[in-house]
Amino acid sequence: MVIPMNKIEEIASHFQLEGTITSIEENNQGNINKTYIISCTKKKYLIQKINANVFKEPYLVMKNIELVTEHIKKKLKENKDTIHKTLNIIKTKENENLYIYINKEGEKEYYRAFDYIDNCVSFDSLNESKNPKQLAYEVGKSFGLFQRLLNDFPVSALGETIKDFHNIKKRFNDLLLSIENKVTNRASKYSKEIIDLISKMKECSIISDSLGKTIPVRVTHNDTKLNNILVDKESEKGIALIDLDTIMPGSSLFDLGDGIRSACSTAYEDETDKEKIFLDVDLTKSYLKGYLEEMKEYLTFDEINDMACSIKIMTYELALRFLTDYINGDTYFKIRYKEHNADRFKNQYLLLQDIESKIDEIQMFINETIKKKD
Ligand code: GN1
Ligand code: MG
Repeated sequence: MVIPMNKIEEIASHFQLEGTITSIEENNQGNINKTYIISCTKKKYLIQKINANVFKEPYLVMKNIELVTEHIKKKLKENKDTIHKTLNIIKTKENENLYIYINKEGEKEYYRAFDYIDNCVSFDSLNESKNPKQLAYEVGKSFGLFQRLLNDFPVSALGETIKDFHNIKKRFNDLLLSIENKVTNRASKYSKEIIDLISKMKECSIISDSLGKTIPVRVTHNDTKLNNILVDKESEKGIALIDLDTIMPGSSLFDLGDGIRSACSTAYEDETDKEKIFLDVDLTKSYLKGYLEEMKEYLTFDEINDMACSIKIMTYELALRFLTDYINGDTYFKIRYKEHNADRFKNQYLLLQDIESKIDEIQMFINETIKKKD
């Protein structure tokens, strides 16, 4: 649903913005929230409508973001790092993190504002870059830096904004429920693929099953898609991570696997040309090099051992999630056309097959890089 601009202007007037609004522009990149760029005479801001269907506790989302971004700001200052940035929450005139708008149906809509981080771009594919390999390294390094800066943050201070977000058994169960519920008859088209997904369930549950046991619980971003990182327009150096709604306790491997799945596959997530869909091992190695430069000394033996496998697991998870949403009649991810979720599913499913054949080579590279002295 398109939100009329005068409504956004009205909503913007409730935040502590400097100057008067000169333009409002919609940004369509995310699959979940609605984002608007608000230009004022003095500064630019982002206003976002939180998808309350996905985030049931918007205040918890904002509390997590506030705690984590304050910690990052403190660490950057301590490290005299003037290059990297993090989101800065703009409060409402009542000094709140959220403005609640009651719509015509009497429902609550939740809005928040951030400073706009200028002179940056985000990419949907590394191939849009002047130098994909260098950018893969930068992206890996940025996600590694994020984990490193939050390494001493008390994980227990964070709440779970989406329960069981990367719990594979839960995601798998959701798929079975979607098939059982028969909101649509779409499952029958993919019976062969579903049987294959069933056969892989156990091996893909190893990280979520070991979390808090052999795999340490850390502060994780949980949505490390390529376009959730802002890079400098000119130098393409990583500047800030955005889309912080899913920051919560998790595994470093969720972020690593999802980041490589998203950045180092050669095609967009909804590409339908089979020839184009595979994991680029060179880009993956560059990503890992950047990531390990930041995180190598903090990772445990078990985390290191499951690194290559995490790419497969996160791709498996996304295949499950897109297929589930398709069978449920497209209630979760924003879609731009009728078969969009089916195309996303087929894409991730193909990528999964390709990743399986490359895991050993990637894990070997990881082990060698870990062994090397700096
Ligand atoms: C969603 O919001 P966005 O587009 O960055 C989703 C991720 C998926 C991604 C797939 C809260 O991310 O988990 O990996 O789509 N975010 C949420 O494109 O579900
Ligand atoms: Mg996003």
